[in-house]
Amino acid sequence: MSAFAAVDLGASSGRVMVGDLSRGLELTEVHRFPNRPVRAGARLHWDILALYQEVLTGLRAAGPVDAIGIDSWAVDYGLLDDEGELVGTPVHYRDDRTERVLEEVLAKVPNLYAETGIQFLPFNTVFQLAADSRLRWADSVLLVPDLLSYWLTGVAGTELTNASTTALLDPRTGRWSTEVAKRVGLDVDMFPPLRRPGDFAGTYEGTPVHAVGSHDTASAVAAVPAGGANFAYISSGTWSLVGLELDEPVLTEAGRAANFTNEVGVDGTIRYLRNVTGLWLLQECLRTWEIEGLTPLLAEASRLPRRSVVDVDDPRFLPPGDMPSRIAAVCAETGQPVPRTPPEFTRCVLDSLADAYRRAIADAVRLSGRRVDVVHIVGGGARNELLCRLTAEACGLPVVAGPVEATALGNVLVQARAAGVFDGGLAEMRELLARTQVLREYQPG
Ligand code: LFR
Repeated sequence: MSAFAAVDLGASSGRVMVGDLSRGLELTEVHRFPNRPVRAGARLHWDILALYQEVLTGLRAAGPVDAIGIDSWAVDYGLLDDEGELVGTPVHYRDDRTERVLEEVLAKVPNLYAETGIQFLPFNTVFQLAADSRLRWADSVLLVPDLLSYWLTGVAGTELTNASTTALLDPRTGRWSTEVAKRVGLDVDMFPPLRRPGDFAGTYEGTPVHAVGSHDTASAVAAVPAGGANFAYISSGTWSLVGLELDEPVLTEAGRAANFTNEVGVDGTIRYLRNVTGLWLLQECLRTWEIEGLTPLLAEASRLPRRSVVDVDDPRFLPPGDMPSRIAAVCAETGQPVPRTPPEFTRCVLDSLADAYRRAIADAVRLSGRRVDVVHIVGGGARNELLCRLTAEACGLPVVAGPVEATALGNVLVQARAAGVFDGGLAEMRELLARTQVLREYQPG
């Protein structure tokens, strides 16, 4: 057997996939489920117990496998008391509870970026912990994939790639920044011991659980099917993570000002990237319109001309809610034609995303001194032909789109290597992906 179960939780849906390496690399989805955050009282929560239940259902559907690996979105966590019981439910990163602590934390740690290399996002774990009144009852902090892994195995650990998104880790050493934590009044010993992608994390019903790039973006970037070094990537889902893979962090003031992050990747790489508000804009539009499928909208949007573009990173777009009104307001404010129909909004969002990708890639090149010859789009956005075409045109570079399930593939390959079924580094993984996965190319014009 050479089958590995990848649990991959995204902000809007989760899935359990089985990757089979006995003939190339085949991925089968065995269970998919919605992720529905719950607003209760003042807070927006993740329904973590429902998610865990779905993970168990998915693992049953997967049948016998060689190992299991878990990844999810970053930053968020559960608190456990001294008996390992959950203290409250994990709060959603789109909740606004950190607003009141941001300035205070930044004033206490003016060197936060120089020490941790993490772009400013109001939901970084460091801010969430500073705003968390439940901390007084907590004994430990487990990031979301580590929490699920703990429930499966009974063993607690903190996976490194996700740990780097807390803004409490020094990306130069791969260790906690005790100095930063002390200044904010946090104790990094509340995080269980660090483990690296590939480390053994325990067993679930006799099956090994391996740490993988448990930050979904780390797994996705590991699965970018690039041939050489001069590539940029866009991991395109609810968010678009746009950047480069580097050997060393770039902790410059210019990088801070451009909001570039240095997240730790698989095999000690650095994911030098910016969070661009991604397909979230369209997901929230669809939710407002009560429309299910994007395909007909994309077909109509592709026949429309480019008319209005918005800054997709406008903080007003961060919380859930009526997105079309917010987009319309920004268009009106900036003196542009206001989209009226769903296809017009769709076109506006995609043109705006393509522009944001161009800016992020140009900034990454400028800040790192690296060259980029090709842009890889992985994740759900790779399926969006209009977005891929507009990106190639905006960037003036060829775009290679796919695999759509890069995150699960990265998860599977790191497990397969840990199990001794696959031998090689990122280059060999990428070569296997380029050979086995369906990829599409778009030329700039
Ligand atoms: C993508 C992602 C991003 C992270 C955001 C919030 O799914 O993991 O990398 O910044 O979600 O955790």
